Amino acid sequence: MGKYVYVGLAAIVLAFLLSPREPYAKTTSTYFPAHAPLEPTPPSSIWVDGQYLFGRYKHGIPDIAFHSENHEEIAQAIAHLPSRFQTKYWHFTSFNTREFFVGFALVQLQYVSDVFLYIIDKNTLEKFEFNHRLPGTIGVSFALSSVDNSTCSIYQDVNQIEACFIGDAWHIKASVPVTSSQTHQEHKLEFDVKLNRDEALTLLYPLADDPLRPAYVHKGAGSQATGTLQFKNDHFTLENALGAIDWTKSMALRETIWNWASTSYHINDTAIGINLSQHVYDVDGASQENAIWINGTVCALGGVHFHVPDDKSGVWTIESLNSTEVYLEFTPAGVRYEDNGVPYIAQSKFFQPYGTFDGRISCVLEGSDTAYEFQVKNAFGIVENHFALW
Ligand SMILES: *[C@@H]1O[C@H](CO)[C@@H](O)[C@H](O)[C@H]1NC(C)=O
Ligand SMILES: *[C@@H]1O[C@H](CO)[C@@H](O)[C@H](O)[C@H]1NC(C)=O
Ligand SMILES: *[C@@H]1O[C@H](CO)[C@@H](O)[C@H](O)[C@H]1NC(C)=O
Ligand SMILES: *[C@@H]1O[C@H](CO)[C@@H](O)[C@H](O)[C@H]1NC(C)=O
Ligand SMILES: *[C@H]1O[C@H](CO)[C@@H](O)[C@H](O)[C@H]1NC(C)=O
Repeated sequence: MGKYVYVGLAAIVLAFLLSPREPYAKTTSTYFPAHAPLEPTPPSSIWVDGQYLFGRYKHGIPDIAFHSENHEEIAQAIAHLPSRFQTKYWHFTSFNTREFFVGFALVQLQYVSDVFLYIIDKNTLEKFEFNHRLPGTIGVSFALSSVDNSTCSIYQDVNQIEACFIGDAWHIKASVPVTSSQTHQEHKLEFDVKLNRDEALTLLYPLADDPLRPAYVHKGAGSQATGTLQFKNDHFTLENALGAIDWTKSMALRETIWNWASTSYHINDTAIGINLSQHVYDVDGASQENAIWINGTVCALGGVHFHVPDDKSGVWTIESLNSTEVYLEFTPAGVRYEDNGVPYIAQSKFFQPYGTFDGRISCVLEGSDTAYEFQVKNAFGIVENHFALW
């Protein structure tokens, strides 16, 4: 009996992976309030009275169960199997300390789970990495929501990475061996860090303009990070450190392409976080998740264009499409690169340089006339160019 279930499941998985890539509809304003201001108070759940409350909010949403997970009957459960299979999760967090830039992600694509963590020594620019790919959903579990305080996102075998939302902060802990990309030597990395929750840019977005194909994204940047870190037998206490979070649960399109840029830094006592992207959450060519955080207050930005150099070590520029809000130049210092999977079936081509941003950003706070203008100077962060087929 069990055997047939597995054969059946394998057939569904195969049919799904071999299914053609549809030409996706572009998301319009039909279901999504495009370019509207962020709503200060989010709803408590995303699915109410048979529809999704698409929009942008300043805080995370506690109940993000998709309609495909609410079923009383077995027939419904079976009908929703493909949607379950499309549901991907990721939790990315980075923090920027005086000495290091640290980033990690837990990713669950249903048929495979990925875990990566890296630490960059900002003085020597040496990069140390930990990577683990696990089959299926074993070994990685996700919290019910970015702001659910009853569950944690956890990767655990002999190594461990976990993120729990407790009180008003994410408590992130890791204990993993990391390998130098220069010497290939392995070192132990441990940290126990608390990343404050500030205002967010929370996006509930209809992928491919489909009202039953939600993506939930909770982003924050430029938030205070405190705690301790042990690396190579040295102990560090985080001072003036800032971090960022990107928490996503989405019925991801099988083929997804995006660019993004992220940094958190201090300028003259002001904590700044920047998050810009292109392609994945666009309406009318403008990403709906662009924002800058100023001392924890979110300020939404319009669409930007990424000029990605052909020569991957070249300078990237990121510029506002329609305004003069953003002009940034990014100079890579090194790169995290991945190209794995099987072409046409499941693939992830991932190119993430780390380095420094220079330029300027200006923003007018919604609902007030407060205009900000900031120089960006030598701010450490990352950009990414990603093609995923999943
Ligand atoms: C956990 O979250 C619930 C609902 O969001 C809230 O009522 C409760 O106060 C939270 N508990 C703690 C310890 O933060
Ligand atoms: C941010 O907060 C710091 C104090 O923590 C203050 O000195 C600075 O002026 C603030 N920046 C802005 C833009 O409000
Ligand atoms: C850019 O400006 C044009 C003309 O003002 C407008 O029609 C278009 O919607 C704008 N695009 C974005 C992405 O803001
Ligand atoms: C930071 O402070 C310095 C010195 O007071 C000033 O020259 C500079 O313009 C300030 N930078 C920004 C971005 O406000
Ligand atoms: C910014 O957005 C990208 C693309 O969605 C995401 O992967 C990244 O983690 C975000 N970064 C921050 C700082 O929110």
